[in-house]
Amino acid sequence: MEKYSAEQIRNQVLCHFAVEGELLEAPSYGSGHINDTYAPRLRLSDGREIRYILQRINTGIFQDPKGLMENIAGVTSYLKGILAANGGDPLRETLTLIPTKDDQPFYQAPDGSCWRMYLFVEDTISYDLVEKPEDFYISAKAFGRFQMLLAGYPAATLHETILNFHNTVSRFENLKKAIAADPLGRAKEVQPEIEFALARETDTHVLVDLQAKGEIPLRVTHNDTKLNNVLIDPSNGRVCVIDLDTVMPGLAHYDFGDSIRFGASTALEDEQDLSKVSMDLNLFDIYTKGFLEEAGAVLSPLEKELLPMGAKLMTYECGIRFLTDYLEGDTYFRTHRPGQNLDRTRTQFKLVADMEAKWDAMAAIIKKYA
Ligand code: ADP
Ligand code: GN1
Ligand code: MG
Repeated sequence: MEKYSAEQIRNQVLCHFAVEGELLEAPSYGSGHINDTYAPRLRLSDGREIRYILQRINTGIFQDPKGLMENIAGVTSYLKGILAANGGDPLRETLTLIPTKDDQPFYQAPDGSCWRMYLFVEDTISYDLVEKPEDFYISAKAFGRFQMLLAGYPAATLHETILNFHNTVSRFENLKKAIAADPLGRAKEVQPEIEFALARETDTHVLVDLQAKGEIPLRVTHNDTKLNNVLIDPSNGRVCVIDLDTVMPGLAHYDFGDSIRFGASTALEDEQDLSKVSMDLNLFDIYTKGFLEEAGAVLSPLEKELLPMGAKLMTYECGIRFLTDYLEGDTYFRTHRPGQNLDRTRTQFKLVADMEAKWDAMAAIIKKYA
């Protein structure tokens, strides 16, 4: 997506939102792979400055922006109600949408681009790698609580913003199609990765089939629980769960698993030196403890027993998504250098292999907290 200058942001986008003040700057912001994020800073007439998060929604990926924004407006106002009733801070512990001048949750420009705006939650940190285990524990509680709080949300009103988002069987089919089409002739360079992926086809059915048979339930889940999708206030440990684009019915394993995939890794998602990449059992333990302290009461024994499978499958799924995107020419995930999606694929598969080696230890940790 084309980058907007501060002037374009001011004249083409910001002027349509219900905000006041003079725009001082509008830099790109954050390390998300999907939306285009800016952090405009404005000076108010009394001299105070205020920052917002302004995002151009990736409508190539989210094809129903209206439904998506309905989800976010509904979920954030629901969470604000709970926070207000329980002594929380509704302006800092969930996202706050800034409406457009005609009171809509997003602005659609004449060129079709869709924009939304949030209050910037100041004085928080979002990590791409765990620095202190305590922060990972805080994020585990945050995502566990998020799932619990949304247990009472009317799931039927949610739009499915990406179909089959965590359907590992359909993700596997997409990979096979990309291998067969091989539009850039890249398949020959990545035979070991392709073999690794294809060898695990049986696994792709485990959670999907149990859900289809009704043995594990659909819940309202976040579905993109990587560590940088939670903002932590270091002064008091309070959190704000962000990136709500994929909140929709899913399995508890998706949220648990995606957090482990990203946060329990000892290296960045695109690390090129694979000797640095492993799944840290101590971080797995810490996350399991925090997540089950919040969500454990409602999960069935079978759901709990399957949590390691959730971790492995979310990591495997992410690996095959990166590999598919690499084969298709890097059209889905934002990349900053050639080969980045292949590097991402390799870290995920290294983590999968490491989880397979640590399987019994993972199961024992789940047992300890279940
Ligand atoms: P993407 O889907 O591209 O990952 P996100 O919604 O996660 O987009 O936003 C990208 C980054 O912007 C986040 O990782 C976070 O660092 C930052 N961010 C998003 N919303 C806020 C907010 N309301 N306040 C402060 N920072 C935010
Ligand atoms: C994307 O939006 P972001 O950067 O938080 C992706 C996730 C992947 C993740 C891998 C909508 O997350 O599913 O797990 O990249 N989000 C979408 O880092 O596809
Ligand atoms: Mg994000």
